[in-house]
Amino acid sequence: MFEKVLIANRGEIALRIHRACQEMGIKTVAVHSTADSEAMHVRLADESVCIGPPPAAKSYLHIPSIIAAAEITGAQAIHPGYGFLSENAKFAEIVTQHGMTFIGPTADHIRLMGDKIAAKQAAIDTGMPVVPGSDGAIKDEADAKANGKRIGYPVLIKAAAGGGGRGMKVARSEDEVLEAYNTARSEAKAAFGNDEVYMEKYLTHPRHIEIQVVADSLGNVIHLGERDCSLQRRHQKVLEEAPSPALNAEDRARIGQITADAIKKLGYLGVGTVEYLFEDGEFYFIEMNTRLQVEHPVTEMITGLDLVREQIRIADGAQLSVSQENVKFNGHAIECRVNAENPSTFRPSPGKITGYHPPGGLGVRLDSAIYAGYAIPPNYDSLIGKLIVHGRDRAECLMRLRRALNEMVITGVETTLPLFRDLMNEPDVINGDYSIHWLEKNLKAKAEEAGS
Ligand code: MV4
Repeated sequence: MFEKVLIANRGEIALRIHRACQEMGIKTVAVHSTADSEAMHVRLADESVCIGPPPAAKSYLHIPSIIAAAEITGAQAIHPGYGFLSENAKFAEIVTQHGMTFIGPTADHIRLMGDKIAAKQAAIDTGMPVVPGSDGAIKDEADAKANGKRIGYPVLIKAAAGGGGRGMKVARSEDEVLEAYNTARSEAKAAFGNDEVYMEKYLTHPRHIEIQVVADSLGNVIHLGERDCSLQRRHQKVLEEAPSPALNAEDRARIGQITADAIKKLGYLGVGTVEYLFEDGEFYFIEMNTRLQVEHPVTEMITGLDLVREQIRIADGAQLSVSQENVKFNGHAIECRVNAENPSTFRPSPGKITGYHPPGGLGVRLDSAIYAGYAIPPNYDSLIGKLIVHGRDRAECLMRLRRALNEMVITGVETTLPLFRDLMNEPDVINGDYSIHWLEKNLKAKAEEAGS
């Protein structure tokens, strides 16, 4: 087993990785920008290295500084967390070339899933259901029209280099298809330096259901069920839960099996998430994420597995610690992403945390790296904590979550806690009756009510 791991990240996820390492008897190296000298992940790590100035491009994304930090401290492996370099195939390659282990999938799998057209083809080839659409890239305007006619309107045009919702255009009829195609292409070119686009049938009211998979280097693959991430705003997830209130046992078993079989055919290694849209009882593959995800604790709470420990063990060549038949799903979990933002405008609210009272009690988990007196720097993502609550069933989980939200105090900065307290009183949320459009629709209605 590794004796020392470098954590190439910050905030709550750096702490999450540190905790797994500590339990495994592995020493940790934190890296940090000059904006993060006082950060909790730096304080708790066994060693730390300052890798550059506040802008991420000059620190957390700066590959030579991170490699140098690993070499100087003698780290044998690097965990990238999520965001930053976690889905950078080049980084995974460079880590390996320097004789260290990248705690994640192979560079080839990262690259494959980064190209959304190639990823969709791989999904088709391995038996995952996909959204009806163009056969690969759209070649020209005539091809756009022909595909629109064949698929049927409305259609969605997506960038091959996109993902996470960037560079998508809807065309509701043939009148709109050329403009949508050309706009999508020029936006893709500007954003990613690649103007390749493809077309899909536009699903109007789906849920976002993702399947957690774990694969070891001996060919064992398991799935850990689904997470429902439909409550989102501008492609940022706000609340995630497992199991999905929309699936029955049959749907769940079917999509889990299909996904695990496909991942085995792919020869995938490590943890990964296959994203599907779910509409009118059918699943449609959209993307695969080749990283540990923000919302992984929801799955941990209902399975009892430590996903970061599994990642580290797999990277070291070990076998999965459980087989599929020994995965037992237990109860319900919900995660609220607490951001330092105004809860109505979502404007970031960096600054000093003057007071902090974390909630506790049975079934309550808080993954956060903040503390009273900590100053949230303005340079990074506004996520400051994840409140994850578990209950024996959804009703108990909601009851406990409502209580934990009322108990939790953060002063000095604005947070999204009031938004979650409001959501706890929404009948649709209480009933689990929401699509990917529910939150934005409801926030808009609230804003109009307040404005008039
Ligand atoms: C779609 C879709 C409807 N139809 N594809 C957005 C993010 C990217 N991962 C895929 N996305 C979508 N793809 C088809 N064919 C609607 C979305 C979408 C969405 C998906 C998941 C979660 C939130 C979303 C919000 C808006 C649009």
